[in-house]
Amino acid sequence: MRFIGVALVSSAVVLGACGGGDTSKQAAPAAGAPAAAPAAAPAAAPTATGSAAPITGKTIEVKMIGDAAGSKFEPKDITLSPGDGIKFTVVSGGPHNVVFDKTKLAPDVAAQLDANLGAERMAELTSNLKMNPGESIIVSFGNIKPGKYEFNCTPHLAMNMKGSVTVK
Ligand code: CU1
Repeated sequence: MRFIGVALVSSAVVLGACGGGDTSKQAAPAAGAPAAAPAAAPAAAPTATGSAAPITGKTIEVKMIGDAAGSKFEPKDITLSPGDGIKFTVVSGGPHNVVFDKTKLAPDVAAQLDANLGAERMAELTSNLKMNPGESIIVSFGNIKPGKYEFNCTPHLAMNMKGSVTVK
């Protein structure tokens, strides 16, 4: 039952996200979800099923910017090695998030990336929303095989806030 409760809370956060409420308070239940997952019913899809693979290489900084010129990730196209990570940091124009396009991912890559969102994971392949400058989302590409993986920001998808990660 606790598991279902977490899923409902996560859904509520998605629905309520546009209101820009207290994100730190909303993030708390989701942060506890990955740790609780092994003991919970495996059939419940909303929580990551895989094990997060930590960053063992370098961490690349990506800015999330929104101003009069538009909304963007900068840089938007990143190349890294397996085991590296990306730290996405809000500069302006939040809320921003990081969402990977599941339709373009092999199932094993999707499962690992999903798990690698760790405490920042709010829904499948979707990070929580970051409102304030300086807040960040760190994503590990540990155990991610070579390929090109596209991501976007949900609130600014229509403004073409997109990017890609090439793991070589
Ligand atoms: Cu954004």
